[in-house]
Order: sequence, then C-alpha cells, then structure tokens
Amino acid sequence: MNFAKTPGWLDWFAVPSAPTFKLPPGSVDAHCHVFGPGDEFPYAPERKYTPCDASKQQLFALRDHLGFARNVIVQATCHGADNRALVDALRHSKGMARGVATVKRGVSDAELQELHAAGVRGVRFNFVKRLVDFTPKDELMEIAARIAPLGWHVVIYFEAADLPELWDFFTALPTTVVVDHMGRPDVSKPVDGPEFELFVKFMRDYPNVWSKVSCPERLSLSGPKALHGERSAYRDVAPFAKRIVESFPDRVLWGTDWPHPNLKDHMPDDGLLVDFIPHIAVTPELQGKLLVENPMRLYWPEEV
Ligand code: 0GY
Repeated sequence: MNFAKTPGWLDWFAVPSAPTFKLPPGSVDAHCHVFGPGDEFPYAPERKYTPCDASKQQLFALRDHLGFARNVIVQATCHGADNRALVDALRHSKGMARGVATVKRGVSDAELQELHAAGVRGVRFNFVKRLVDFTPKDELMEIAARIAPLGWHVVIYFEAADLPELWDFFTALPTTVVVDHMGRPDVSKPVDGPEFELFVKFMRDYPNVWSKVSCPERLSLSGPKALHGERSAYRDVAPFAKRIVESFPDRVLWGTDWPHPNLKDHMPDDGLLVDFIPHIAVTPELQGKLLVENPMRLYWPEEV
C-alpha cells in the first residue's frame, strides 16, 4: 500500500556523522523503532501520523555505523497493536535485538508466547494524547498482570505534567516499569524544581522504576547548535539526564530514538546524539552501566 507522509514530516538523517565518543563494546541502543516499510507492513488505521519508511536493514546499518552491538526496538504508535514489522525485525536480527510490543486486552496466551519467542520482553503503555486514543486503566492493568509471569516489563510514555494524575496507576504496576525519556521534563524549569523533583521521587521511592535518559533532541529548547559548537548539542537537557544517571546508575538506559518520529524543527544527526552521552554519564563506569550492563540485565538476562 502506498502511504502519503504526514505534511511537514521530517525524514531521518541519511548520512549521520561518525561519533567522536567511542561506545563501550557491547553497547545497546535501547530505544529505537522501525516504520514499515508501509507496502510490506501497513501503518495502522488508527495512527495519528504517517511516517517515512524506516526499515530493519536501515536500523541495523545505523547500529553498525554508530558502534552499537544491539537494539531494543519499541513498537511505534503508527503501527498500533499490529506488531508484525517489529517481530520481523527481531527475527532478522540474529538475536541482537529485543522488542517492546503494544498489545490489546484480547491478546491470546499463544500470541504472547509467539511474541516472546521472537524476542519481545515488554509492552508499552502510551499516555501522550497526541499519539494514541485513550485506553482505560483497568484494561492496561489486566495486560500488565498477563505479561508479568513472562518476566516482561512495562514501558510508559507520558508528559511530565501528567505524572501526578498517573501516579497511583504507575505505582500499582506489578512489573519493572521503564519510563521513556525521563517523563519528558520541561527543561526550561529548574532541574531541582518541583516538577522534576516529583520524577526523582518516583524513581527514589519505587525501586522497580527505570528511566531512559534519551531524546535530548526532543526535549531541548537550545537545540542542536549549542553554545560550544555543533558537537555539544542539546546541552540544556544534560543536567536532567546527568542527575538521573548519577542518582540511579543501575536503572538507566539510553537509546537513539531513531528514526525520530514527529520532530518538527530539525532532524538530529545520530552521531551527535552519541556524542551527548559522555555529558550525562561522565565516567567509564557510569557509561558501562548505562550502555551495556543495565540493558543486558533487562533484555538479555540469560547472557549476563
Ligand atoms: C518516541 C516518541 C514519539 C513517538 C512515539 O510510538 C511513537 O509514535 O514513541 C513522540 O512523538 O514523542 O519515543 O519515539
């Protein structure tokens, strides 16, 4: 099927630079997506955007170019609860990718087992209103109870302003809980202000909560060309991510977010994104935890 991209859609950066920062061996890109290709894996009717295609081969080429060893591929909302593109990518990864799926209440045990065999290790619950229609919390809680015995976790995506309202639901989840992009802080607010303090409290009080310290390009107000030149992009996000990495070094993950859905003003050079890492994980020890030890423990525990 031929899909027309959402007007104004920005395609992923075709020729990313080589990062200056050398990733530790075995590093995991723990947040990335595949889109279609639409003629093979059609986008979902209920989607809120139609992206450009971003295939598994293109994702694996980026992985090799940047110096990652593995990927965690997260089901993107443009595919709804149709996980075929994700499963296909996992099956072609030679065991070097795991996945986070989207499922509905009606999913059968056999379907969950099939997803597990393909490499899925979690489900994503999305509360960002521009991306998904509302799903009742009792349905989500039922899904969480179904996936918990498989050893899977729940990935949650929400805006910082919605954390108070979602708190009771999040803190009742029976699994490990992984927050996308630090709960999307407003980085124009102080890093020790009440909004981000609530997120820190969430992680401090609930040891089952992890965070991806990813997506500076999505959160930044200063943008890619920061004070010290291009290779020090997105610096306004660094204090937030650094605080989380240093406070909870064993519960953080990092990902490129390739192919960067829904960015409006610029498309990041993925090489620059990798160069952001040493500004938030400033020692080799913290880098090893963020990029290798933590994602391996969560997604490939049998190899740890
Ligand atoms: C991200 C962020 C976004 C989109 C999705 O699944 C998605 O469509 O996650 C966004 O638009 O903020 O993590 O990819």
